[in-house]
Amino acid sequence: MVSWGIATTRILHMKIYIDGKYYSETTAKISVFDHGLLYGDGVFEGIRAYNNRVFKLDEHIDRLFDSAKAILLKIPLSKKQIMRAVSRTCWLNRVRNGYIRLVVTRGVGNLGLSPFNCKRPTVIIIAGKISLYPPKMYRRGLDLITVPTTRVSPAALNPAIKSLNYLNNVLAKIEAIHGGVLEAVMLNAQGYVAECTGDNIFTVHGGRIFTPPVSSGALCGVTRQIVIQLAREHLGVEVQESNMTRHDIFTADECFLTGTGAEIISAVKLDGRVIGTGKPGEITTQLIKAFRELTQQEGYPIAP
Ligand code: PXG
Repeated sequence: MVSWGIATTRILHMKIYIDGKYYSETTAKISVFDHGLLYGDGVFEGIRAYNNRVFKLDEHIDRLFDSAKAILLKIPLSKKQIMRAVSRTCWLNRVRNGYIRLVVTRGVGNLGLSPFNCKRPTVIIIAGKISLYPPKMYRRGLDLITVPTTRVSPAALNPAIKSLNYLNNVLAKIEAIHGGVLEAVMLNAQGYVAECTGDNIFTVHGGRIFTPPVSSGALCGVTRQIVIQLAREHLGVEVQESNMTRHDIFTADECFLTGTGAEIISAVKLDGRVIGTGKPGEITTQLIKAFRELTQQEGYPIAP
């Protein structure tokens, strides 16, 4: 059994934002009647800060509002107000390089499923630290397995919605860990590769880069978009979004995963097949370097 999960370092005397007020770790609480808890009814974002700035905040806030729109949840703050609140929460927690969890739940309602009894959505911002995989994995690359739990069909719950209903991904994560690895490839109902439990997936074949299209059941990852742009600008390579099978990964020269938590990490084995040389490849390494540089250069300033 692999015991490594997501490690979040909790800062002593944390200041956690709930609906415009700040609470300590012990006093930050929400109601048992909040539909975020009762039904997983809500949306969220995982965001990173680097070098005193919140990275790709616009993109995360846009996706949050798109997710909220799709579930008919009206966020009680403007995009600008949320961005300021995120920045201020980092400032108050002395987070200059770290991880931000932004959550908007349906709010307090009654024991019925209907969201229309919920008066006001709850907005929560936590600023701390994250390390998704052990540092060793970034040097040697991750082993993956394909898990039986498939990605939810877009007709059931569109995977483009970053909702609080992550049980699909949690079950896949459990299957990965039971299988002795830290991350899993999830297929869609048609048997094509969609993504991993919390990361998007890319392959490299003969210098060309591929990733499954969002329509295959992948989240439109912020890091995924950055990699598509970095490949174009730094490598002069257009990433091709096309249906991907396990066979495409078995026979790839390189494979890597992208996500806010994971950043960019090489994957070197899938279901017992060694991918490429079995070591992080040249293109992956170049993209990691370009990504690191970008994280140091831009973002929304952290300020009081
Ligand atoms: N697919 C899924 C299902 C995700 O949840 C990504 C892809 C990558 O998207 P971004 O926008 O982050 O590049 C995600 C994001 C965690 C954790 O707690 C998960 C994510 C991000 C940060 C932390 O495991 N998932």
